[in-house]
Amino acid sequence: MVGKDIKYDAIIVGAGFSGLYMMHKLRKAGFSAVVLEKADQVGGTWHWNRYPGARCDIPSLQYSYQFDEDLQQEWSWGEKYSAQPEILDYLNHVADRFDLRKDILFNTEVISCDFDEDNLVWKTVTNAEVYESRFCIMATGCLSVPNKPNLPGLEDFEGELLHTGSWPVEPVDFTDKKVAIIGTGSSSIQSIPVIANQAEELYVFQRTANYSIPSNNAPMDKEEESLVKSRYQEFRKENYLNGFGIAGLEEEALAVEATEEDRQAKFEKRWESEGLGFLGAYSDLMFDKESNKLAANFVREKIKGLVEDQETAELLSPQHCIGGKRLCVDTGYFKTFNQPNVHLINLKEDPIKEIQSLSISNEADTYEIDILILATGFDAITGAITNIDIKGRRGVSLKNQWESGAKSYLGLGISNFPNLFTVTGPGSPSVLSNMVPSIEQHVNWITDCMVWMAENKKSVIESTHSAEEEWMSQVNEIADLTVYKQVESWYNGSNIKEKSKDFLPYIGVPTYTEQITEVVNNDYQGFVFDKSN
Ligand code: N01
Repeated sequence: MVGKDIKYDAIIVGAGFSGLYMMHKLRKAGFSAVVLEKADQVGGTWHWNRYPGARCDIPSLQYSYQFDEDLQQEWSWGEKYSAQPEILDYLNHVADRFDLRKDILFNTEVISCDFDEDNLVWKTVTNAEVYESRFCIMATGCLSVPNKPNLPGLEDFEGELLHTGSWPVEPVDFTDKKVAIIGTGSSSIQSIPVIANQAEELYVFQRTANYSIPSNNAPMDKEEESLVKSRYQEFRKENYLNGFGIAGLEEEALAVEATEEDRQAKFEKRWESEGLGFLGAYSDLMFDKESNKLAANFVREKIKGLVEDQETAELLSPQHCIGGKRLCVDTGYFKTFNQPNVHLINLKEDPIKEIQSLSISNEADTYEIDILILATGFDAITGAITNIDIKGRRGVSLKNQWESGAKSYLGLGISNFPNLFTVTGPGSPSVLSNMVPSIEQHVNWITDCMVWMAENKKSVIESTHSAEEEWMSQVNEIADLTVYKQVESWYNGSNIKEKSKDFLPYIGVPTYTEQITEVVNNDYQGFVFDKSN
C-alpha cells in the first residue's frame, strides 16, 4: 500500500452487472467515480461462475439491461436461456460500448472501508492504494463469496480441487478422469450432465435432494424476440408489476381449489415450457403448504419417470417444500443418473468421513478420484459485504453490527454507515427477483438520491435505526406468510453455520417498488441528512 489519497464522489466496489451500470449512471449524472474490481476483467458472478453448463435460468430477453434503448434493440441473444460465455460477452460489450473500462481498476481487492467522521469521507483501502470518496457503493453481488466447507482432510487432497463459484478461466478437461462433486444445488445440477458426458466416473455426494424443472432451452425464437423488442420498454415496466419481476409467472387460480385434472394439465404445461415459471402455475404454491405439496408431488412423480433405478429416483426426490430452497432449472439432470458412470452417494445416511490425497471415504466405501468439485454454494447476500472490514460511525464494524442479523433499510442503506449504499442488499427483492432489473432499480434510486442531495445541499445520508428495524420486520412478516421460512436455505443463512438465521430477501417486487418510491416522495423518509456526530 502506497498511501496515495485520491478523492472521488464515489467508490464502487465490483464490476458485475451492478458496478458497470452504477459507473455509467454516476458518470452521466456528473459525478466522479471509480470501480474497484478484484478480478482482471468485468463480469462479477458471470466471471467467476464459469463451470461447465453454467447458464442463466431467467429468459435472456429479460436478463439484460433496459437503461439504453439502442443497446436492448441491437443486442441479440442466441438462446432462450443464455449460457455463461454469452452473458460475459454481453457485459464486455456493455463495458466497451459505454467506455467504462477507463474508470475500472482491475486486480484491485478492497480490504477495508472506514468512515472518517471529521471529514465526512470514506477511506477505502485496497491491495494497491487508499482511495477517498464521499460515497461508498457496494456493488458486490449476492452470490460472490464461495462457501468452502470444512471437510475432514480437505487440506490433504492432492488432486485438482475446484469450486463452481470460482472456476478457473482455462477449461477443465474431465476426459478419463474420476470426479467427485459435493452438493446438489443449481450449480451442481447444471454442471453434472456436462461433466458426466466427459468423465470416466462421476460421484455425486448429495446431502439434500433438490427440485429441478427442465429448461427446455432452445435457440432464440426470432418471432418472440421481435415482439418483445417492438414494445421493450412497456414489457420491462409490466415485469416490475409481477411478484418476482419476471414475465409470465403469475396465475390467479389456487391449486387447492383446482380439480386434479386441471392441476395435472397446468403443471404439465409449465413443466414442458416454463422453467422457474413452474411455480407460477397457481398463485398459492408458495403460500399454502397443501398446494405446495401438490406441486412437489408432481415433480417427484416426474423424477420417478426419468430415473430408471427406483432406489436412485427415491434418493433424488426432495422432501422439503418446493421453491423453499431456490428452484433449479436443468438440462437433462435426472436422466444423467441413468448413465453407468454416474453414482449417487447419500450423505444423509453416510456422511463424508475423510478426504485423502486422492480419494474420499464414508463409512461404506472409499472413492478414488482425480478431481474434487465443491458445488457447495455461497455465503449469500451479506458475505461479500461483511468480507470487507467496513467501519462506520464511531468505528462501528458492520460485521459486528450484523452478527445477530443483517439489518438494512430498503436493502439500500444501513444505520451507522453514512453515505454507504448497497446495490440489492439484504431486505430488497434481490435474489427473489430478476436480478438485472432489480439492480437497475437500485442504481437509479441511488443516483437520484445523490443528485437530490447535491441539489438540496446535503452532504450525508444515513438510515435511521428505527426505519431499519421496521423494514426488516416487514421483510420477515411477509416471509412468514410463505413456505420460504419452513425450509433451510441460503435465503435464511442456514447454509453457513456461523451465520444468523434471518430471512433476508423482500418478497414482492411491486410492493417494494411502491415503497421505495414513496420514501423518495416523502423526502427520503426513514433517512436522516447531515446528522451531527
Ligand atoms: O449453491 P447452493 P449453488 N457437505 O447453496 C451442499 C444461483 N445460481 O452454487 O442443501 C455436503 O444452492 C448443499 O446441501 P444442503 C442460484 O440462485 C443460479 O448450487 O445444504 N454438502 C447444497 O446441495 C442458486 O440457488 C444459477 O444440504 C454440502 C449445495 O451444497 C445459488 O446460485 C446457476 C455442504 C449448495 O447448493 C447457489 O447455487 C447456479 C457440506 N458441508 C447458481 N455444504 C442460474 O441458473 C453445502 N452442501 C442463474
